[in-house]
Order: sequence, then structure tokens, then C-alpha cells
Amino acid sequence: MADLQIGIIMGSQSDWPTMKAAAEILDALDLPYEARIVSAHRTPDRLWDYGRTAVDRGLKVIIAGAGGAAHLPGMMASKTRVPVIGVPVQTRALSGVDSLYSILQMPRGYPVATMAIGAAGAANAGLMAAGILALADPALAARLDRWRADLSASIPEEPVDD
Ligand code: RP5
Repeated sequence: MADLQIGIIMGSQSDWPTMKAAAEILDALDLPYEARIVSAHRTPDRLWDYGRTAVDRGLKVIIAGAGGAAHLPGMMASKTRVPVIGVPVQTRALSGVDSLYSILQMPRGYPVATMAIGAAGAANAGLMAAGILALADPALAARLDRWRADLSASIPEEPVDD
């Protein structure tokens, strides 16, 4: 199996049901990853250490999911040049719009590639990470092309009644 190049981080255990959608995509593409709880507010030292060591540990992409005052992706982007893909987790109070705006509105200089709210966004984060790594990995590129073709082929031409 390939080297570990992808980190999935999230602000809370409660984010995992959403962020699992990213992990499932990476599993399907045979891409190794680590999954960690790293909270911007509850474990700031863990966040700092993760960002400080990311390059030396060989990480090439970080997928960061958080909800509400979702500072994790942006703070991670401020600490490491490893590309950060942000996933806004859906919240009960504001349906994830709070998470989306918190992650999306980064100041110039520290980008976060922000996905859609919720599990679709997490799955797309996995695909985005795979697409980035596939630029330098022909075998992965072939697996990703196959995954995309399979999805396309699974879409029926005509709708049916439920
Ligand atoms: C954020 O607060 C987390 O990313 C999570 O989405 C939200 C709620 O966390 P819990 O109170 O469920 O641990 O930091």
C-alpha cells in the first residue's frame, strides 16, 4: 500500500458520521489515511502540533471537518502549507450555514478549499484529495477514472416510480 499522505481531522467525535464519507471514498480508492480528532477550541495544542509536523510527516492533503464556529480548517491552513480541504459539518441550530461561512471566508493568503455542507461535501473532499494525489500517481489516476466511470454508469437513463 502507498505511503500515508492524507490526514482526516475533525473537531469532535460528533463529526465522524459526516467525515466517514471521506474515509469511505479513500477506502474505495485504496488510499491510506489517518483520522484524528483535533479541536481548534478544545485541543489547540494538538492542532498546532498537527500543523507543525504535517510537512515532515509526509502529509500531502489535509481534510478538515468542523461544525458551528468551525475554525479548525482555517487554523490548520494558517499553520501548514499542506493544502487543506474544508468540510462544513451540518449543525442543528443553523443547518451548517454557520460552518460553511466559518470555513469559506478565509482572508487572502491562507486558502481553504471548501466543500458542500455535510456528507456530500465530505465525500467530495475525499475525491478532491484523490484527484490532487493522482496528478503524480498514474495507478491512482486509473482507479479514480474507474470510480468516476462506475458512478456515471450507475445512473439510470429513465426515472422509475418509488
Ligand atoms: C465543533 O463543534 C465540532 O467540529 C462539532 O461539529 C461541534 C460540536 O461538537 P460537540 O459538542 O458535538 O463535541 O467544534
